Amino acid sequence: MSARYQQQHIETWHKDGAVVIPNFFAPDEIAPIHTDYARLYGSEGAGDGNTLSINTGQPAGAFHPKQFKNLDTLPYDGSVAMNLLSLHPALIQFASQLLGNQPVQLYQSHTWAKFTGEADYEQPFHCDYGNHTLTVPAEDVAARTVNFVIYLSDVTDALGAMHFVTKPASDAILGPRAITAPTEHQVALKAQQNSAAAPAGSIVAYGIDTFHRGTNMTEPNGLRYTMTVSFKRADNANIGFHVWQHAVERPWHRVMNHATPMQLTCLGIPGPGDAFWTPLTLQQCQNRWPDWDMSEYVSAFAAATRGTATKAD
Ligand SMILES: O=C(O)CCC(=O)C(=O)O
Ligand SMILES: [Fe+2]
Repeated sequence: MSARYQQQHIETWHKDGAVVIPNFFAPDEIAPIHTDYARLYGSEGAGDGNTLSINTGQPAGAFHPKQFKNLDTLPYDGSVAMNLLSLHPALIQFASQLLGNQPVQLYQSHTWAKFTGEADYEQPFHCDYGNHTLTVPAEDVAARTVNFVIYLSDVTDALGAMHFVTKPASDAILGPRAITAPTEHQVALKAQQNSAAAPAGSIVAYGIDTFHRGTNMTEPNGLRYTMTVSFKRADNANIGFHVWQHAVERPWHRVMNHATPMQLTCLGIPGPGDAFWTPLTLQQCQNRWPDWDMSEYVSAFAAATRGTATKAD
């Protein structure tokens, strides 16, 4: 197990549906990515930076489009560190352990920069299944999701920390296996809410059936830089969000040229030794991505061929 998390975090996620792990990433891992965010989004926060200027056109506390500005999808127009953060081996390992120690895939990775006064970020309690599946959360935990919010800046309550209700508490209010929270129960859920406030480098892990909500930012001139990163079991076609392949014009070389084969399997790329890899596919992929180090794929194919030749001898 990675030193970044302990068995107790796994148990809490299973019991409560959410767990905050402070300082999962070290300051030197986060600093270059914060710089990327400041370059990409910093000017967005140059408005008057106070909560009084918000006109959402929607009732207070509702979802509305202004909450969802400043989002980009992997691959990012930033550093290699930014492009590989959602494929960090410790995140992959943690997600896999939570989903029954099975191979996992990354199905969501997006940035999100929020600024005080740019929107009213207050949301009602909800579960995220609505745009992660066409069905509903599975009864089998391993067929659900692991959803991370990674903090690239300090996230306090005044800076819009996500709030969540543990599964036992939401079950007591809504009944077991509820996946929607009617308006009349929102007050009772709020009375049980936990803040996911934590310093930069922390993560919160929750699931597709966990009640949570975004909260508003009240600190004058505040900013909140986060990345939303979600995993599913690799064989779970019932869950999705992005289709990586459709963004061919985007800077994929920043991922391809720097990720390990294990990280690339999380995007659906067959690992070394997979039957997909033949002399032809190896050569054509190398032509397509000239700076991708394919040596592990080449040597796995060569070893398998030698093995076959030896057996035939
Ligand atoms: O950004 C957050 O703190 C949570 C937002 C959220 O839950 C959502 O938009 O579905
Ligand atoms: Fe949500």
